[in-house]
Amino acid sequence: MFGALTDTFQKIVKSLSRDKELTEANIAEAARTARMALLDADVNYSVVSQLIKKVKAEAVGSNKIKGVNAGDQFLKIVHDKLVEIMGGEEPKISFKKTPTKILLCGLQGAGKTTHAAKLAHFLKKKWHKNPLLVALDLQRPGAIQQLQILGSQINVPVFANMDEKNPLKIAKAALKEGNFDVLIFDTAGRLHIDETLMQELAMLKKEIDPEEIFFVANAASGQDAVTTAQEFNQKIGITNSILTMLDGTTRAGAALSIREITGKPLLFEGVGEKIEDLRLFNPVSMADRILGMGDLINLVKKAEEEFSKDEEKEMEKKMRTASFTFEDFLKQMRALKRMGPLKGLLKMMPGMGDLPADLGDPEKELAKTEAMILSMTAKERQGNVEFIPSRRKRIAKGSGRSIDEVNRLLKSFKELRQMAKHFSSMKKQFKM
Ligand SMILES: Nc1nc2c(ncn2[C@@H]2O[C@H](COP(=O)(O)OP(=O)(O)O)[C@@H](O)[C@H]2O)c(=O)[nH]1
Ligand SMILES: [Mg+2]
Repeated sequence: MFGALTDTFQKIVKSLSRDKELTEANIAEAARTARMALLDADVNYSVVSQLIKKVKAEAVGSNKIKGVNAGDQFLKIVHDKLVEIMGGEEPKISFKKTPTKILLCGLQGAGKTTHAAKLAHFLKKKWHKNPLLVALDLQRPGAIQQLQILGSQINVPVFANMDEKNPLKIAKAALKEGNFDVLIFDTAGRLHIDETLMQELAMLKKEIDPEEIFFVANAASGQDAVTTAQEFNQKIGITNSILTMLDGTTRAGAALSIREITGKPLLFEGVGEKIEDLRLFNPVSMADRILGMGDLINLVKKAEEEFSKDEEKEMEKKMRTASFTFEDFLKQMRALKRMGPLKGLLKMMPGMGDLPADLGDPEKELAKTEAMILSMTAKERQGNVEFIPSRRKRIAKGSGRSIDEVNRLLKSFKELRQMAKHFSSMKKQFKM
């Protein structure tokens, strides 16, 4: 996702890994390379300087940790500092007033309208809110209809008035609507900041008196997004930012600088065009992704949504005790399928960031595996019998797969059982 920056960090770590410990010389060299890569990634100059200064200071003063090479030690320090400048913890948002009024603002094409709908969906699904979307973009033709279409997809009502030319009047009328606990106002943007836009927003702010003003920033525009955020913050006063377009090739500039420069937390991140593609901004997960360490946090979150708590507990116990069977394997695979496209999931695994393009179609592989498991006898599916050649042959024939493929499945099942033990202890650590 962060391309060159991630590559550079991995190169730094790899080259440091040859050294037993951090020294002033290798720290200076690594810091210099990191600094250049961060500037290339369009991270704000002063943010980079501060970051590098902190990393250096901590690296120089750090004692050698037994069994950890210089590369990993440096990586940990950089990771900690990245997390720190992005706000440390996942931000919390509390809606104290009813209704809570949220005003979205930002430049044209940043993703305001899309994220108004994503936000409504998120609040409805996860926090059981009853939101109303309000269409205040009267500048761009089709903007109202865009919001109406999105609203109908998620069953959230949209307050609009096609005949009214004054957004203030629409806002005023929307405020009279009862029965909603969150009002989300989608506003007009411009290609560049201009006075008219700022005045319109200032008046809307006065009229609506919102609890929250979210600045919607396109991550692809790097530091420009940060400059714009700062201007909106100074002129209108934002409470949080939402970073969008993080699914594309994007530079880390916005993610790393926007909070530090505006002093306002990053609350959400948009990772695709679909309504579900919104999640809370998690600084640890973002640092993981920037450094090419996968995205275990969001992977576990996704998994938790798909596996019930009981199922998960049972599975964990099975994994620990290695009584994991082919049937469990199947269950896991089916839950995995529900979690979404496998290629996306694999990318979230540590070390899988840049999968080769010719990976094949993981969904198809999954279907083949399923067929082979379904061709096993009940006893075989427990995974404790010896898979003598005649069994392998029968499974191959029953599923229409080759003996080779059956062998591969059996081998990976065995490996998985072993890995399962390791993974469950890792997950425990992660939870702590
Ligand atoms: N890939 C991707 N596209 C997005 C994302 N958010 C919005 N878009 C698309 O970007 C375009 C502009 O979004 P829109 O919400 O209309 O921006 P607005 O002008 O600020 O209201 C639309 O085509 C959206 O579908 C995102 O997170 N990822
Ligand atoms: Mg819009």
